[in-house]
Amino acid sequence: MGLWTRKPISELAAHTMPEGHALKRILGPWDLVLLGIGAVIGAGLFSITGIAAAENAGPAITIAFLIAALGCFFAGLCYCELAGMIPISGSAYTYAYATMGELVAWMVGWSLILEYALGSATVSISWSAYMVSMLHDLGIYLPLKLVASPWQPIHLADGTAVYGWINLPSLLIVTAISALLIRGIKESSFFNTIIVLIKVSAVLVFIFLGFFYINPENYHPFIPSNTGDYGHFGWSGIFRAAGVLFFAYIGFDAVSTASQEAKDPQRSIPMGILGSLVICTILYVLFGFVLTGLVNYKELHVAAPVALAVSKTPFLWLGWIIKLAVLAGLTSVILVMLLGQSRIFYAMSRDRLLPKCFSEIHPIFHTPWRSNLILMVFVGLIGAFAPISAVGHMTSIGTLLAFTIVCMGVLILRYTDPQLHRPFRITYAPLVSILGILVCLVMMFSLDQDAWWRLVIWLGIGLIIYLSYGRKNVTSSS
Ligand code: ALA
Repeated sequence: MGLWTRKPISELAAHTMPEGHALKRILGPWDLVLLGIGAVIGAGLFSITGIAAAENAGPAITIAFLIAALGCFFAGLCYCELAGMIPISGSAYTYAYATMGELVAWMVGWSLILEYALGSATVSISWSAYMVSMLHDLGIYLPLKLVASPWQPIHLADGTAVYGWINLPSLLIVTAISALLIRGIKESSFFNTIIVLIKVSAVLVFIFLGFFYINPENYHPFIPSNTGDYGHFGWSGIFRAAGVLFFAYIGFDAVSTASQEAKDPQRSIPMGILGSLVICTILYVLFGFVLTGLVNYKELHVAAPVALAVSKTPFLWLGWIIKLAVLAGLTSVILVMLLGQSRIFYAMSRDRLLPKCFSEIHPIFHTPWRSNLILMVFVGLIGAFAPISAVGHMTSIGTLLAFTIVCMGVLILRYTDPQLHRPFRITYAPLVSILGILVCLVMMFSLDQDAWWRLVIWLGIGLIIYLSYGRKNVTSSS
């Protein structure tokens, strides 16, 4: 097979592993909806919403949430069509293999590392900061040297910056979650369900109680006038905010990485993707509405905007519940991201683009345990030593690239293989996929130049590895 040879859908869909080496199909549609919500609601909602309101959109972040959701919805529909046709693990990587060939598939798989592995490392660093803050509230003080990376300054009350040795809480959460993922998909899904119930309940409590303390004056003006700079308020600000808030939606696509562990995937994967997207969009819009109603948008540029909003209500205990929800939220994001990454590596290794150990399934737990172990070390080390700013910015651009290629995949297959059976068939597919591509590209272009440079360098490294390892491995074993 050449660089551009597409892998036939029939070959991909019929892909089976030898007895004892297969993933187990045990996830039902609700497990998948909850997995999606688990991956989606996290740092984006609890921290970025405040910044996007204060810097870009004001109270109109509710509109920005809807625009970002629209882009995700088009991409989500495309994921559903492809997931229905190719119900095996690998997500965008596998779909790219079927539609654009090996090289593009590799590049998509490589950029998904930005979404899943780097995304989980970023979130594990935020998790550590929240855990340290909760322990402070309980009067427990961990040594500063053990809670920050050597390159991440911690600012003390007197303004001095202290550097750590290692971010131990971040390393510990990645290790614990990896151990759970190795233990089994059923156990991981059960744990995810509990966490999702905690965080969604807390978000609902915030919305319902906060609603009664909204100050309507905070909504005037609803769309603050543009300051003269593109992206600072006005409609350009709303679009910039949509690009920033896109981070809060990342993760719904992780549902498709679990295709090979889903019962009746042709029905349950679309339900998981679209169900989690719709539920999260409703929660986000209501949350943004209440947040900007409680606090004037100009005051929202703070590290913990939700805590500030809670201080405007008489329910100060809510602050604690929200912190717990944030911690729960971040935990499930790490869980589903690490799950998704291990399944993508599994698929890439099955196709021989990665070493065989990545697709080795544990004989008792039925999980790709070596892949989980390797990720534990890789992501754990990044979480322990990297500063959050260095890893956080690459997640959105890598994800948007994957979404764009998935939308292109649907378009291509509609022209090359119109006769194929599509269990989930999008109506107006060309329109939906073109709109999906356009919205994703607009969001990509709204990101700063640094993000683009990082993406180009990352893809360059990926290309070198592909040419020096992946390509050779595929040709030597075929
Ligand atoms: N959507 C995930 C979050 O907001 C990545 O944390």
